[in-house]
Amino acid sequence: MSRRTHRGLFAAATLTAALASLTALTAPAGASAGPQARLFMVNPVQSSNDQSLTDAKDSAAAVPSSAYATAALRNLDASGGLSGRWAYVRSDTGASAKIADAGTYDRHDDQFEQVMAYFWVNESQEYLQGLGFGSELPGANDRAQPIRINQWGSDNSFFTDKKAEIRFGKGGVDDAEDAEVVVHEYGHAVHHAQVPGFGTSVEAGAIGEAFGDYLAVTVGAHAAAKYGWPLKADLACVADWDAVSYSPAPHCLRRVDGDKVYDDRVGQVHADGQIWSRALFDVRSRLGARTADRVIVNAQFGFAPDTSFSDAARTTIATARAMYGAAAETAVRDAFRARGIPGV
Ligand SMILES: [Ca+2]
Ligand SMILES: [Ca+2]
Ligand SMILES: [Ca+2]
Ligand SMILES: [Zn+2]
Repeated sequence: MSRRTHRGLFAAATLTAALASLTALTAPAGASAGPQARLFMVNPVQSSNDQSLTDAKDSAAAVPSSAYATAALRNLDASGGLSGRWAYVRSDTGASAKIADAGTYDRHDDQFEQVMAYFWVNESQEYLQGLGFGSELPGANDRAQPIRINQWGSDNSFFTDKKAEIRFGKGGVDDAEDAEVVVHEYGHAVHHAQVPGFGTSVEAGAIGEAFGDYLAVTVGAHAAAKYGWPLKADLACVADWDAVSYSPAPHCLRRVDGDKVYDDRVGQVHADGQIWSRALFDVRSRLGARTADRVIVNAQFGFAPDTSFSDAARTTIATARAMYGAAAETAVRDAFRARGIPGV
């Protein structure tokens, strides 16, 4: 059991360490400088489309070395652990990862999930920063996100309002082995930072699940393009790797290109969220990822904690008009109308 408190950027023990940290902070995105991490390229099923991969009780041999890539860990502070500007990791499972060893872990090592969680939360916030959130636009969870990795139960990753902490479970495929699970949970943290207490109605909760799924897809696609990683499974499939334990092939926790409409609601947030996530995916198809994601995230600042689909759709449509004009407004409206959302 290890506990590390977040000590902040300038608690460095030595000037040398502080300077090393500063170098990491100022390195351009995607640069190979700085400490290297061994990672999955979003996840091993997405990058290979090998639907026969299985967890095999967390065996290192179950996933070929070709499923791993190496990329820089960015925005770290000088602590030597997974603590930085946009994320810090605590683990209740195994020893804490060491930055110096981050390029050597495999999926059987507890530290691999710690590294994945740090990398993908940082990557997600860098993506939002790249969209202008935190500069041109208000920040969207632009703080160090606490992350806890523990071992209780299967598929129990969640975001907790009280601590604003993300927790990743280790059931089936360890949840943080799949970047789309990591980014989905980060989506909840983004929503909560934008609108404290967001998600108090079923429809608001469904929007939260939908945004998490959508963010996972869009951040993963952006990273694959940025690093030159393969993306061989369907773009619309969420958590292709985590889902090998509970979904028939092609393995998906959920998809963001389903056909559900508003009248198909069943009052369950994950099920009903697929109405909203399809609308977001259509907005992306129509406006392109960057424009769509700027509109989608910026609109969310205006959602009530207990918003309805109808109100949230109208806010998103108005945001598209304010940012990009009438053609974008029409594209967004059409995406929500196609889902039968009333009042748009
Ligand atoms: Ca593992
Ligand atoms: Ca799992
Ligand atoms: Ca995927
Ligand atoms: Zn969720």
